[in-house]
Amino acid sequence: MLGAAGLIASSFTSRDLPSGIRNARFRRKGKIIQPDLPYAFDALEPYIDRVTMELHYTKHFTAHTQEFNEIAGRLGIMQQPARKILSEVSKYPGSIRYHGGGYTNHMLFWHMMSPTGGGQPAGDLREAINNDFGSVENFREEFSEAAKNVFGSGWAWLIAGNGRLRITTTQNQDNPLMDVVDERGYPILCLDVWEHAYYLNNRNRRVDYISAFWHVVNWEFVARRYDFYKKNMTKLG
Ligand code: MN3
Repeated sequence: MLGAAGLIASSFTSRDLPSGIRNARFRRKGKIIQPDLPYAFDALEPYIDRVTMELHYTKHFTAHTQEFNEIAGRLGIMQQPARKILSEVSKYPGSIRYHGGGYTNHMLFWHMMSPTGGGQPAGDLREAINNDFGSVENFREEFSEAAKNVFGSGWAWLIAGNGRLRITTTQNQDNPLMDVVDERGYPILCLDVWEHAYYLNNRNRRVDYISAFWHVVNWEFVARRYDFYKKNMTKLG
């Protein structure tokens, strides 16, 4: 389980996390920590296969964590919350945008999924989705379509801003908190649509991967992020 959730730690605050990670230490000896996945590599099968998860976590995510640490350390900004770093990312070298985004995005993404996920959102999040998209089914279709249409490598997002939910996409490792993206907002749900996230299992069929994703969405975590946004709307925009 998560011994120390760098992420969200730094990027957000501990209060929008599942209780298991809420009390974790986020940084050790001035470094951002790469926490364990909150489940085993094969726990999301058959929707996401073990080898993909293992490579994604041990190679791609590890590289972002190490590079982000090194560059942020060199720039002397390691003690700043990741959310602050991302929100003014245009003033830093592109490697902060790429690896700081990569680190934060994946930290979120791992928690967006769970072996007991799937099903439907509940509570206030469900109500907000119904208000802003007509129905959960409509939302799912729009989000899937957006994810399908990301050119090349990037991410699909559900974000909150000005009290509303919106779907957006970003290129490469950009995060909606960044001051360089077209549509900024607080990330509620995200999906990695880089080929490394699905190519082994789904080959080029990104749509199959997107369909599979809905079976493992951790709506509890997603709803918690929405609740956190609502409570802190004045600060978060
Ligand atoms: Mn990835």
